[in-house]
Amino acid sequence: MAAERRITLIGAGLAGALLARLLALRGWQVEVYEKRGDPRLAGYQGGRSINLALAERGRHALRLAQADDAVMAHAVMMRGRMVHPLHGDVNLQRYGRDDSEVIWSVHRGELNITLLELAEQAGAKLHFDRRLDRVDFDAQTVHFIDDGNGHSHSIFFQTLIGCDGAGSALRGAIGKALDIGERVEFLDHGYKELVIPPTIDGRFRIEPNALHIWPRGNYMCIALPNDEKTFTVTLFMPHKGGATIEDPGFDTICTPQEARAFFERDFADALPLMPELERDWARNPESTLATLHLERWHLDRRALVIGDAAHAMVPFHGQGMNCAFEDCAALAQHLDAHADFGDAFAAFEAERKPNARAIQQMALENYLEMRDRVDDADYRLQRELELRLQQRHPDVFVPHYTMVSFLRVPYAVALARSEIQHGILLRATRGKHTLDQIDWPAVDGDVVARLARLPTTR
Ligand code: FAD
Ligand code: E1W
Repeated sequence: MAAERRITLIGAGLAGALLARLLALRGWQVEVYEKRGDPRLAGYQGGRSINLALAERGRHALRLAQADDAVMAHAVMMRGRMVHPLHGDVNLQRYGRDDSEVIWSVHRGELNITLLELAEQAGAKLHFDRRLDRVDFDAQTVHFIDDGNGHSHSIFFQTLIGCDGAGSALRGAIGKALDIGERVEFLDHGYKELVIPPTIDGRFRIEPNALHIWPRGNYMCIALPNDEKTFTVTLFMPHKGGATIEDPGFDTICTPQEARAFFERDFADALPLMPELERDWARNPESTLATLHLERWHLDRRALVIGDAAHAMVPFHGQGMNCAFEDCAALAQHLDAHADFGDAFAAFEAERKPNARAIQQMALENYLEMRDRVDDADYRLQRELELRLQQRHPDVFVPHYTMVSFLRVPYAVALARSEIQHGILLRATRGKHTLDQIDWPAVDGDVVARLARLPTTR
């Protein structure tokens, strides 16, 4: 047990609110400082992505916080990816074997409010309009600014947890006291959010229970359903295009009219769903994407960063929040197990750093898959074979997507197994067009030889 069960959290976003709940439920004295106003009063001011895919890792952490039911009350089931090729028919590629293997679309603002309410109910104290500005680690004081009126506020702290997202101010403060080995790897692609409103009679315009993807080679659109019958569409593409119209970028689409022409050409079936395209295009910013690598996540027993503040990733596996929630559960467990904060933080960092690295890598790799591969015949044959090998070798051959989204095997284990499995799939399908052509004895032999000796995924 920790000697002093008092803790100060910076950031009341997704990780901050969940961690506050988990620790308050344990009887800790939890204070949370958030730069924005109270979303329950002001309306949610969140800058980024309206909705998010929630998978098993995130749901497990929510269950530990007794928050799963409240969150799931507003979640929309997504059974698979609905692929909209440039030419050819729309097709649903199931994520799992049945409706027990699905992911869920949740509204970021609503999720945040639900978790804040539960944190407060458990006894956490929330302070809004408090932007962390400066930390004096020797005096153990932290200074906040109220961006509404410019006033500053200082408090004494024992231990700080930075749940303040990719642009973490606490990380910046730790970095001044210690070489944290920070490296930001920007993607040369960005994103813009658009909306598919409901029909006049208040219904979803396209299949609600799917994550829609329009793969277009170097760029793509996706759409996730919201429970108010809208979809949030996200266009991902290069910031800078090439010289020709075949190679578009955000910089080559300069006006809302050009955006319409671009959609007419490349997303013809999506365009009629978006009557407000020009308005959304002009109103919504083009945002950047990056992976954040950090060699050290904590300053002895005084401060730690978690979630995006420690390991922001590109969004292409839909795991950033799920990983941040997994962090919260792991940290609560390490705090239970260690009397000293420094010991708990070191154990947490040792457990989570390799796993964060693994999902960061898988998220980068998934962009190419999603934008360029999902409508290829060889990709689909590999997915079919994955499912058959799962049936033939239960718990030994487990599809990549299943390990990441439906199981809680450490991300690093999922990555290592996926790399081996990918080789097996490539060898087995080389020159083949259907499952009938598969050399089953050879493939089964390959599976046993390369996978059976590894620790299982259970
Ligand atoms: P945040 O949610 O960013 O919360 C940080 C909080 O800290 C905010 O409330 C902020 O106001 C506050 N704050 C910041 N600075 C200060 C300061 N100086 N002082 C006080 N407070 C401060 N993840 C998924 O799992 N599934 C998805 O489908 C998915 N889709 C995504 C799509 C896009 C386009 C993007 C960009 C990300 C997506 N993610 C997804 C990732 C997910 O958004 C993040 O991983 C998640 O929000 C991280 O939670 P967090 O609590 O660490 O940070
Ligand atoms: C998910 C933003 C985002 C969120 C996601 C996913 C994707 C592509 C994107 C990954 C996926 C749910 N994915 N989908 N289909 N195969 N992999 O699973 O969250 Cl771009």
